[in-house]
Amino acid sequence: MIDATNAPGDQRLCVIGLGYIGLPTAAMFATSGTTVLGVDINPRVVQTLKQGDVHIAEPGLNTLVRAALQSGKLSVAAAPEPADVFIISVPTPTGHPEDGEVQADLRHVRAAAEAVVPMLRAGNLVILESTVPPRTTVDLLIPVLETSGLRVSCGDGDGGELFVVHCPERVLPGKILDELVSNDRIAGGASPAAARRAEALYRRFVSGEIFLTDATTAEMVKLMENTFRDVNIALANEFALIADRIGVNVWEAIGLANHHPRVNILRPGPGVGGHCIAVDPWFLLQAAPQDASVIRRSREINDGMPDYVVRQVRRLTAGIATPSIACLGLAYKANVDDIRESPAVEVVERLSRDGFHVSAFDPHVAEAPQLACHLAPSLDVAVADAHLIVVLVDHREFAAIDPTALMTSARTVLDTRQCLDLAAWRAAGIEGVLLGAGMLRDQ
Ligand code: SAJ
Repeated sequence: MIDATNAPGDQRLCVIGLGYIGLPTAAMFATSGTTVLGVDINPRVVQTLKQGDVHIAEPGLNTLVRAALQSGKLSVAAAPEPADVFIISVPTPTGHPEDGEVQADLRHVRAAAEAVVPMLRAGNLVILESTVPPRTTVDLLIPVLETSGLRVSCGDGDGGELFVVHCPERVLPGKILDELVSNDRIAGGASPAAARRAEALYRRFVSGEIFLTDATTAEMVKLMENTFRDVNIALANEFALIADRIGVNVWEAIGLANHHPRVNILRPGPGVGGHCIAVDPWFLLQAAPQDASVIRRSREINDGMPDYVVRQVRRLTAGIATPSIACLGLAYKANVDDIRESPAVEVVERLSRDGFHVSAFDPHVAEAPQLACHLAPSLDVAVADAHLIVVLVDHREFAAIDPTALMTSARTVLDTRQCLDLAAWRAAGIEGVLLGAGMLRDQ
C-alpha cells in the first residue's frame, strides 16, 4: 500500500459498487492516471468486466471502461483491498416498513463500510457518493468506520486519522460521462481538511467547480435537487389533469407560459421513474415528515399518473370486448435501457392485470423477465393486432416512426409524452390523442 502522503498520481483508489455511478467513476479516475480497484459483490459484474465487457448501457462507457482495463490502471475484484482512498457508490433503495412510510434502505451502505473497515489505515480518505438521508454520514458511516479503532477527523482543526466526505453524484443517466467531467460537485467533509482532500482528488478529471461544505449539508443539497425536480414535474402533471378537464392543450399552454422570463414548467407524462427522482424525496421526507407536505403530495401526484393513463386507455377502448394495447416504451425515460421504478412498466402491468391484452415493445429493453405481458421482438409485431397504441416513453425511435408505413389495425394512438407528430399520424388515418390535451372534458 502507498500511504496518503504520496503524490496524487500515485494514490490507490478502491471504488465499492460498480453500478451506474461507480463504474464510470472508477473508469474516469483510471483513465486520468489513478490506479483503481473496482469492487462489486455481484460475481457476474466482476466476471463480465474481467472479460472486457460492460454490464451497463450508457453512451461512451464501453470504450472508456475498455481503455481503463487495457491500460492496467483499472482492475476489478469481489472484495476491497488496502488503498489510500475508498469511494462507496452502492445502491440506496427504499424499504417499506409495515407500519410506516417509504424509507431509505441503508444496508448496502453499511455493508460496504463494514467491508472497508479491515482495510483502513491512518491517513485514508473515505468518500460516500451514494444518495442518503440527512445525517447518514455522521450517524451511520463514521461510527462504522471508527470500529477500525481509527478516529475520524471531525470539525475544525481536529487531527483525526481518517478523512470522511459525502460527495454526492449528480450525473444524468444518458449523459453520465459528460456530466461527470463538467458538472459542479459538492464535497461535504466531516472536517474541512477532509473536504479539501476530496476536492484535490476529483480535480483530476472534474472541470466544473467543486464547492466545499459539511457532510450533512451535502446530503441535503443532493436530496433538494431531486426533490425540486419531482415537485416541479408534479406541478406539470397537475396542470395536465386540469387541462384535460377544462379542454385546454397543456403542452401549448406550457409552451406559452414558458415564454415568461421567470417561468420554466417541466413536462407532464405518465409518471416519474428511475432510481433517483422517484426515490430521493422520500429520504428528505423521512427526516421531517411533519414538515414535508408539498414533497409528499408531489410524490402522490406523480405516482398517480400511471393510473391516469390506464383510465384514459379504458376510455379510448370502451365498447371493445378484450382490447389489445400496444405499449411503446418500458424504460423510465427516453433513450435509456433502465426500467427501474419505470412508470411505463407500471402502466403495462396495470393494463395486463385489468384484463387488457398487452403487447409491449422497447428498442432499448431486450428482456424484462418479471413483466406480466408479451414483450414483442419488434415494433411491427407489437402494433400489428392492436386496437390502441400507447406511447409511454419518448425514445427517439418512436418519434421517427413513419405512420404511413406502419402495419397496424389500431385506429388510435395515445401519446403520453408529446413525442409524436400527431398531424402526420392523423393524415395516415390514425387518430392521435395527447395526454393533457383536453380529452376528459366531457366526463
Ligand atoms: N420527467 C418528466 N418530466 C420532465 C422531466 C422528467 O416526466 O419534465 C420524468 C422522466 O421521464 C423520468 C423521471 O422524470 O421518468 C426522472 O428523469 P430525469 O431525467 O429528470 O432524472 P434522472 O432520474 O435520470 O436523473 C436525476 C438528475 N437530477 C436532476 O436533474 C435534479 C441527475 O442529475 C441526478 O444525478 C440523478 O437524478 C441521480 O442520480 O440522483
